Amino acid sequence: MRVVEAFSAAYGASPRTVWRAPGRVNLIGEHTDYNDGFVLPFAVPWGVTAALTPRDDDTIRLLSLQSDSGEPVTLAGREESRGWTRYVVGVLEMLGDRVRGADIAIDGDVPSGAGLSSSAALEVSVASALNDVHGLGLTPMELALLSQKAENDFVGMPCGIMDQAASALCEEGHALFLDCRSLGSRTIPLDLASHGLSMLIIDTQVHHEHAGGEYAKRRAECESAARKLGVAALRDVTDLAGALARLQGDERKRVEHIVTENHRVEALVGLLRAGAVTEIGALLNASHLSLRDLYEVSSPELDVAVEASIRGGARGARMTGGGFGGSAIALVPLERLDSVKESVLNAYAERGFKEPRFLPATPAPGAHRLS
Ligand code: GAF
Repeated sequence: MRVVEAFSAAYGASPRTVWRAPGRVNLIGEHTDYNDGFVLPFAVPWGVTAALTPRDDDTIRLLSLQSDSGEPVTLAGREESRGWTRYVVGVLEMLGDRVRGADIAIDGDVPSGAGLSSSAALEVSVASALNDVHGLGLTPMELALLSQKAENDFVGMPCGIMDQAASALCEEGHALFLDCRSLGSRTIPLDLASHGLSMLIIDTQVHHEHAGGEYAKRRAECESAARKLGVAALRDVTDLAGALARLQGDERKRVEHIVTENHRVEALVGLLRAGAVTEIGALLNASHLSLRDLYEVSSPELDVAVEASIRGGARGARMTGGGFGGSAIALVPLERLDSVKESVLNAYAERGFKEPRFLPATPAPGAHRLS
């Protein structure tokens, strides 16, 4: 394994443990996680591998096979991190005095900028490795929560729990239905190939600068609307028409998205449990329109990817993840894969967009030990 070779070359000994954690796509349930709602992600075959040996001092040595220099970074303490190292150091920080320093090598293959949660994969791989070598006995959900806290409190991104939970808990061949309030979860078989289908990821290769600020703004709008409606979170809205009548402007639109999106997650889970995977397309399309028109987190590249996929023969398509670029997913009959790709490529070329990247998404396992 090349991360083990790099670790040994840099630090002069083999790592004590090696963990792999995946990125994710979200089938449906977008921006619902921080509203205590429902999500349905699955892990992708790409992820982050962390090789790690704990130290008995506070030094942190970090090496990434993806960094330009290829040289380890040495931090005398946790306050010195910058860039990608913040995600690792944030996890160490959240573990407090349960851990000291560590020698770590990282190898990642999540397509960068595709919105497939490479940061959650990084956090969860390191958290899992530390949990293992220190015998902390944390559950996968506790590791996900710790990783989310690292991202919220240390990196400063106010994300929900979906990405870290998907990375920690997903199972191969399954989607993960997660109740983001109770944190109860259930894996749901997602065997697309046996239905003659495939889930195509369309990476727009575009990421808009203001995405982080807009994400925080949406979250604040939802919290403000929940306060006005007198509920703990938008998950608790039971009379949607009544709620909408009490709100105005953007908050009204945000609430309509969140409440209907939660219903769509439950409806889609119902279809999957009934074995009716070929029938989920309309829910994917409706989710996209709601994210585009009500939540306003799509982008021209995502909209064109979705529309062109459907024209090319996809049964349904939607943006996935936080939005403002990143990736769309399309549910495509196997015999229509070429025509969907061609349709998207042509639509992008006509508009002068950068050529998108196509990635086949099969549900992969969550975090696991490699050696
Ligand atoms: C990003 C966040 F990190 C998730 O928590 C989630 O809110 C998602 O956007 C939108 O569904 O990936």
